[in-house]
Amino acid sequence: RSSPAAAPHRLPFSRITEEDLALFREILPGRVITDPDLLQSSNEDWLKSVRGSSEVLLRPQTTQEVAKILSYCNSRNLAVNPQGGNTGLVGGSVPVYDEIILSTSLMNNILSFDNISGILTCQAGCVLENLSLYLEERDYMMPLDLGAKGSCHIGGNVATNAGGLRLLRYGSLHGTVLGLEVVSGSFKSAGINSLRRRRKDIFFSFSADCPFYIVIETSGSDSDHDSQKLHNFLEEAMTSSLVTDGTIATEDSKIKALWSMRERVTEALTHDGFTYKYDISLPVERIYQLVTDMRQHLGNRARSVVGYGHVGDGNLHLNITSPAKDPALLASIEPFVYEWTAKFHGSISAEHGLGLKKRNYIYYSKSRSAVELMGDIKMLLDPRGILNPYKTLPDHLK
Ligand code: FAD
Ligand code: 2HG
Ligand code: ZN
Repeated sequence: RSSPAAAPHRLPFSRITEEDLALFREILPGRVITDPDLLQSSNEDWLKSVRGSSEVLLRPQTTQEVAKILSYCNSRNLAVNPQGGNTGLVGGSVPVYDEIILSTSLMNNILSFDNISGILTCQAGCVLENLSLYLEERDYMMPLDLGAKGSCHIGGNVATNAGGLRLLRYGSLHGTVLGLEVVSGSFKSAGINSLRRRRKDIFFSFSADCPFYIVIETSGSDSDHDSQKLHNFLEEAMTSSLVTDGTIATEDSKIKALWSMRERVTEALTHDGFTYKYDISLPVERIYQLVTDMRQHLGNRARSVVGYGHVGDGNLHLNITSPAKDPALLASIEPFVYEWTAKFHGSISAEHGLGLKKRNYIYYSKSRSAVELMGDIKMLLDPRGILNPYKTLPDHLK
């Protein structure tokens, strides 16, 4: 397996047996995948940077099936890796060793939509873009949008509390999730409360030969009022020479085309070589200094050092590429990047989570007592630690 050098040792979970497989086939007829070719893509992450060696992929369709599987795995001490669209960028979505992959890909039903309250209830495996299209047809929208929308699942979005392109406007996803049906080893619960309605309105972006490009989408419920506010803002920005050029889009197709340039940066970077990714929160006035300091620090050892992200949220995506995986380069980046971030009171994981890759760096951003509390909560919900082991919490708490 090709995982980060710091991957932990395999914990003493049980190994899967023929009896286990027979039981899974009874619960999920025709939906227990053991063919190594079919398992390959689920064992490897989107970046192709980490790979597990799971021998079983389970594809439940209902909560009851998930509950049966997890209850059995808990009793047998079998480790499980829940997987949504497998677009996570921190190695959290694939097994480290032979954990069973529990995929939500067949849990893709929209259960209800109330067009008065705007409350959508759906299964965890609904692809984000499908939910967006479904709501757009009904003159509503998802409060979340991100470049991986065509593949990521809403369950994965909630699990990672994905930030994305609308966070500044609509807030953290956890604030708009009203209830969850949660399955752990032995219990399940559900709850739902209330929701507000908002509407997309107008959008503009700045383009041509500039050091920085900013995409802004505004929304409101009174189009005349919204365009007046936007007009005033633009006039001020242009007169003060803060902005040198720009374009405005009000048609859907142009809005989508402009966003797609922003959304596809991640994909574009994969063509520039092996990418080291950092997802940092910083006071907004410091956000680009990390990029320039890193450029200076690395000199010509990196191919590109680029920064982009969600400026309104103080969230920088620092990406460093090299022609191939390069341990010496990595040693120059880390812990420099984490020390720099801690010095300016930033967070080493703004929106992508800690997964496998960042788990041992958590103390740069969180106190010992906060991390211990996280460990206690995990222990409460998953006493045997079978759910996604080796991820998020630092190794000494596992
Ligand atoms: P996966 O990658 O399959 O899983 C991620 C984690 O969630 C894993 O730990 C997994 O075990 C857990 N999980 C998944 N489903 C469940 C479930 N039902 N129950 C419990 N745990 C579960 N992230 C951002 O925050 N903002 C962005 O703007 C953004 N843009 C991206 C753009 C691109 C091109 C790519 C490739 C990724 C981007 N990401 C972004 C990262 C990623 O898309 C998000 O983290 C996304 O929310 C992951 O969803 P997923 O369904 O792919 O989850
Ligand atoms: C984005 O904002 C994603 O596009 C991905 O969070 C960031 O590729 C990255 O580093
Ligand atoms: Zn992002």
